[in-house]
Amino acid sequence: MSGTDVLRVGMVGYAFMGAAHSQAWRTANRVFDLPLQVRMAAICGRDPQKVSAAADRLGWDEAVTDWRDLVERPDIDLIDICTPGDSHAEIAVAALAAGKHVLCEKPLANSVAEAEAMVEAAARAGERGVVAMCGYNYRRVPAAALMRRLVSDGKLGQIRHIRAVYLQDWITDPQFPLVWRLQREHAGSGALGDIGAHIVDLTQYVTGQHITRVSALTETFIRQRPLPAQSSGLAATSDGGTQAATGPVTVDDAALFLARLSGGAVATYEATRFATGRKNGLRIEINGSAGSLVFDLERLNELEFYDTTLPSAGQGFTRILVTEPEHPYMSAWWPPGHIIGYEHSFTHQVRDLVEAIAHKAQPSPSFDEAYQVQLVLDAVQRSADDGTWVPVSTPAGVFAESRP
Ligand code: SOE
Repeated sequence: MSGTDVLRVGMVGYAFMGAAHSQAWRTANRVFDLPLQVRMAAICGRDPQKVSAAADRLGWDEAVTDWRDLVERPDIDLIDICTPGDSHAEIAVAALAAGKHVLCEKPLANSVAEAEAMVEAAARAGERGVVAMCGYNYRRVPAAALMRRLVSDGKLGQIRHIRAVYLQDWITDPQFPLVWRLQREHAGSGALGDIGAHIVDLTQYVTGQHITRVSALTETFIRQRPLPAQSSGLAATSDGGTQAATGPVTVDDAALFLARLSGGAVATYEATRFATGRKNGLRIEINGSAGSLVFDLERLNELEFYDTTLPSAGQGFTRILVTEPEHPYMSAWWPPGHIIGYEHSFTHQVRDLVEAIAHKAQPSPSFDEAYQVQLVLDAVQRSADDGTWVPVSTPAGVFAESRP
């Protein structure tokens, strides 16, 4: 990395995740005392006008339209991939080969094969001190990080149940168009990879256990949708009229699965885009022999804790307000009680990545950890396809107990 203490970032993509990541790159140095100064050097997108407007709005020095050129530039140290899943692998492999650190949005890839190529590229680049990280940002919500700390401190005892849902409802209208997230060739899967991946990663992170076998079903409730305005022609109807052309939805609208985990816990997972009324409803409940914890993204500054070690007359789900300076990340923000939001998890993600780069450490989740999530997603899809329990192979070295 040339220059002193500067990390020059190039980002590919400028939609929702591009905006969320940009906010994090803008704020991290202003909230945390970081060993490197982030430079928002360039943002990349295919449409010159749109990416130029995004550069102005999101705070990037330069707007470019060719990611292949961006990853080769000597004045770029890190590539942040905020594109649909069908380009994660090619961009990450090229950037790592060019010696750039990589932050890649979740899920890692659209297939196991692509994820394997990314893991191999990260391993090769790692030998040269280059790091790669996958953007499972919910690990960095302070309440979720506190949940992990309490579980690892043994406050719940033996973990028996994990109950995880991620509920959205943005496509319940049959007239919602056939966007890229609803097409397998672009998104890899539907609710399963988009939001199911989050609860797979987060439950494994919080409990320290990993999924070893799954039994699943998926459903696509609406199988044909109007083509998006920019691509919709008109189709002739049988009575001689015309209607907006439609196309097939090729991904799941909902994925539900049972799981067994490495430490003996049993789990239920539900990821759906048809939970009418639920906008971004991620909720995880962990039941153990000594207590329970509940994290609800809609109340992300809080954690519910049931502690059986208290006198029975005093037992109940208590609400921990996760805004004390000793809570994860919170010393950087406001006094106790002054809450934070969804976007802060991305700033925490950047903080941890910058620290890892400066100290030549591997940030988590690594591509290997994200690859294991990809294996879970693949097993869920295969289980749903053939209606059987499917084992999930565990890559060597990803989890402590699997290390030789
Ligand atoms: C889906 O709409 C989505 O944008 C996910 O892709 C993100 O990962 C999640 O944080 C919010 O919802």
